[in-house]
This record gives sequence, structure tokens and C-alpha cells, in this order.
Amino acid sequence: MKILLVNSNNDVIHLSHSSNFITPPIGLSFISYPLKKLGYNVDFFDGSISKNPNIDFNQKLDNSSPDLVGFSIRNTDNQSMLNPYTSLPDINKMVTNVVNRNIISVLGGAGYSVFPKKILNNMNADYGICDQGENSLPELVKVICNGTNLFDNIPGLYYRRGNKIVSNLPDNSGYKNLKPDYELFNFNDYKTKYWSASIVIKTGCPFNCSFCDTPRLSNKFISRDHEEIIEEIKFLKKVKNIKSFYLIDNCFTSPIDYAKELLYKIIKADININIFAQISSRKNCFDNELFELYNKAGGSSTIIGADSFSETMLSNYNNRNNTNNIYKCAKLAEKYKVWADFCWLVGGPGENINTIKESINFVKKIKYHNLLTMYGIRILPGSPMRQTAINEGIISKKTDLLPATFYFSKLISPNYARKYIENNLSITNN
Ligand code: B12
Ligand code: SF4
Repeated sequence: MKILLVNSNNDVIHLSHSSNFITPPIGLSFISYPLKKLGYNVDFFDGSISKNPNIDFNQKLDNSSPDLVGFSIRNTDNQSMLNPYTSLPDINKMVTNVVNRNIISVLGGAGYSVFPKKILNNMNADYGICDQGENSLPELVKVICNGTNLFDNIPGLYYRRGNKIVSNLPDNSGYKNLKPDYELFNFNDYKTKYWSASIVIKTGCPFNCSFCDTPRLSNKFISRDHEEIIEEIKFLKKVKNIKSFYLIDNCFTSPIDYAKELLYKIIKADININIFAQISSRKNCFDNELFELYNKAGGSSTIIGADSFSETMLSNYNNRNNTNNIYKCAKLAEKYKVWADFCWLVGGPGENINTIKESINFVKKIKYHNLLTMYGIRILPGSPMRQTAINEGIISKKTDLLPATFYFSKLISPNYARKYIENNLSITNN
């Protein structure tokens, strides 16, 4: 069977505000490896770096003649209330092209997994796989090849039974003992000024911030072994000449000992690379030693998780952090010359002119490289924010959240908040 894997988000054109955020399709590389190992012929197309994705994709289908196309949907939308863009209509054009050619279609990816049933239904594809796909897609391909229709044991599979879409529980076991296929794509296509490759460190999260749905994947951290990570970095440096790495981890410095040990091992391995990871500003997630190790391991930039600089808002987001910690973390970044980007949300429950003034006053006391300001909270189905929005009458229980829907505090208007912030701070809006 010939399989074509497609990175379907049209990022270069539409997510250009985050051009530093180009993401190598490592999810697909984790899927390609076992497929090739089973002897399947695997080809690749990337709509995220094509200027004419539909034309180029059509040509790819003509040349490659696949029996099955797997679409990776990383983002359903850009989560921006001010400049909204949804990727789904463009992706649907590609899926429809495949469906019309009677080629088997399978959907997957982080964005798809937020709305697995709805997207499968709307796009008329044959199958969807929610969450991790490296075991499920090869399993599905085997079942299709054998013609057994034994779908029940394929984790995360969404498929049609009669008029209904039925599903199995997903695989969220993390990335231990798994190999990515680094021959699938060319890393040079995804170079940013911060990183060229991404390495999974851990998945899941035990925190429960009200706007986030990551704990849906796992409410505890699932960490990879340090040795496995170092081997992957060494391989990419030696074979692909990659020198800068994004460490995929929602909360890299929690638990702090795991992070310090990894940084220490990177230093000891003497591989001379640059790293970029999100440093958490929560209590016990940073100290002098952490920043020193981060710096020595090649970390000269970071995003410091903050979400707000107002005590009230941090508490309203159930962030389990306070401004004192954020301040100390920012000061340490300054001391160790780590360029820090901060990202904050404006407009959550209880946001008003006073909480905004509080945040602005705080920001004036710290040094930052970029301050990424996101207005409104994209309501995600699995997040506690959905219930808050229902309670406040912003959405109902039946509201379809696939078209990007945002929460914004009724205590201040988005335009007023934006103008006030722009008049008082130098920022990057989103
Ligand atoms: C790390 C990360 C980032 C980093 C990426 C850095 C990098 N170098 O890659 C940064 C901070 C830059 C980032 C930016 C953004 N991100 Co982000 N990010 C993530 C995060 C935490 C992990 C993604 C990841 O790499 N996972 C590890 C890889 C191995 O897994 P994977 O890609 O998911 O692939 C697996 C499965 O999905 C599946 N799979 C994938 N493709 C396919 C295809 C088929 C056919 C099948 C069967 C299965 C399958 O199998 C794979 C292997 O197991 C996710 C959270 C999450 N829930 O995953 C959010 C997430 C993907 N990001 C999200 C968003 C919105 C964004 C931004 C748009 C934010 C913004 N406003 O700027 C940008 C977009 C950037 C871009 N160009 O795409 C959302 C998307 C939600 C949605 N509804 O669309 C997520 C899900 C977070 C969330 N819950 O809100 N992000
Ligand atoms: S925002 Fe970050 S820390 Fe909070 S629950 Fe989500 S992944 Fe965890």
C-alpha cells in the first residue's frame, strides 16, 4: 500500500504573525517510522511551506498515486480573536480532492484531536485518529489491507458504523521508546531564528489552568528518558547538522530536578547546541542553578509562562502562580542574559481596567524581549473555561466550538483594553 502523509496547515501564509513559530512536522515523523518499518511505501507533502498548497497538492496526488492519505491537522485555527483565521476550509479542499479520487482518507493531529467527531463529520473523510497515531495508523492500515474490519482495538479511531460515527479510547501514553523518521522531511524548510528541530521532552500536565485543555491528554507529566533525548539530539547534530532545538514540553522546568538533570547531561555530552524551552515561573520551577544550567546547555532565549501579571487574574485562571514568582523569574533571566518572551492573556474572567493597569505596572518593572498579548480566550471543549462561559451566558451547552469562539470579560471592551495597553506598552499583539 502507498501512503501519503500530509502536513495540511497552511502556516506560512496564514500564521505569519508567528513566523518564528514554524513547526517541523515531527508528529508525522513518529507515524512514518513504524509504517516504513512494516514495509509500506511512504511519501510526504507539506502544505505548511507551500505557497500554492491546493495546486501543489493536486500535482503530488497525480505523481504519487497513493492508496491512502493521512492528513495531519495541527491547528484548527490561530486562536486569535483580533485576527481570526481558521485553517479548516483550506484543509477540507485537500480532503475533498482525495475523497473525490476514491482514495482512503485518515485525519489526525493535535488540532483534529480537539474536535475529532465534528471534524470527521464535516470533512467527509473515511477515518480519524484522535491523539497519538504512531501505533493506531499502522494498525488501521493493516486492518484495511486484511479487509477484516476489526476496528475495535485501534486506539483513538473514529469511524462510521451505519449513519453513526463511533470511536475508541485514545492512546496518550507518551513518547518513550519511540523513533521518529528524520528522513521524512528536510529540516532546512523549518528553520527559525530560534530553532531548526523539535524534540519531545514530556507530554501531559498536572496543572489545571482554566483556559487549557492539555490535561485532557494526561493529568500527569509523561517524561521521556534523558538518554533517549540526548541520543536524538546527538543524531540530529551529527547526521543532519542541526544546531538549535525546541524542547517540546508544556512546563519544561516542572519538576525542576528532571529539567536540571537533562540540562546537566546536555552540558556533559559537550554537543555545543542551542536550546529553546518554556521556563515555568511557578514556585519551585526555577532558581539560580536552573538558569545557570540552561545557559550553559545552550539556552539563550526562552518563553516564560506568565498568562497574566495581575494577582486577581492569575487566581481567576487557576494558574497556581503569583506575580512575586514571575518577577523573581524575570530577574533571574536578566541576570543570566536569557532573552525572555512573555505571553499574557487579556480578557479572562474578572478582567477590568484595574487588573489591566496592575499588569501594565508590573510589566514596566521587568525586562522582556517580546511581550505577546493575546486578547480573548479561545474556548476549548475540554477546558474549565467552557463551563465559566456557559455560566455567564456567553455560550450555551450546545454551542459548537469548532468555529473559533472567544471568552472576553464583560467588565471591559476588547477595543478599549487593546487601545489602553497599546498606549502604555510596547507589545506584539495576537
Ligand atoms: C509545542 C507546541 C507549540 C510550540 C511548537 C514548537 C515546535 N518547534 O514544534 C509553539 C509554542 C511554537 C506552538 C505554537 C502554536 N501553537 Co501549539 N502546541 C504545542 C503542543 C504543546 C505540542 C505539539 C507537539 O509537537 N506535540 C508532539 C508531537 C509528536 O505530537 P503531534 O504533532 O500532536 O503528533 C501526534 C498526534 O497528533 C498524531 N498525529 C499527528 N498528525 C497525524 C496525522 C494522522 C493521519 C494521524 C492518524 C495522526 C496524527 O500522531 C502524532 C504522533 O503521536 C500542542 C499541545 C498538544 N495538545 O499537542 C500545542 C497546540 C498544537 N498548539 C496550538 C496552537 C493554537 C498554536 C498556535 C496557533 C498558537 C498561536 N496563536 O500562535 C501556534 C501555531 C504554530 C504553528 N506554526 O503551527 C493548539 C492547537 C489547537 C487547535 N484547536 O487548533 C494546541 C493543540 C494547544 C491547545 N490545546 O490549544 N505550539
Ligand atoms: S497552561 Fe500550561 S501549565 Fe496550565 S494546564 Fe495548560 S499545559 Fe499545564
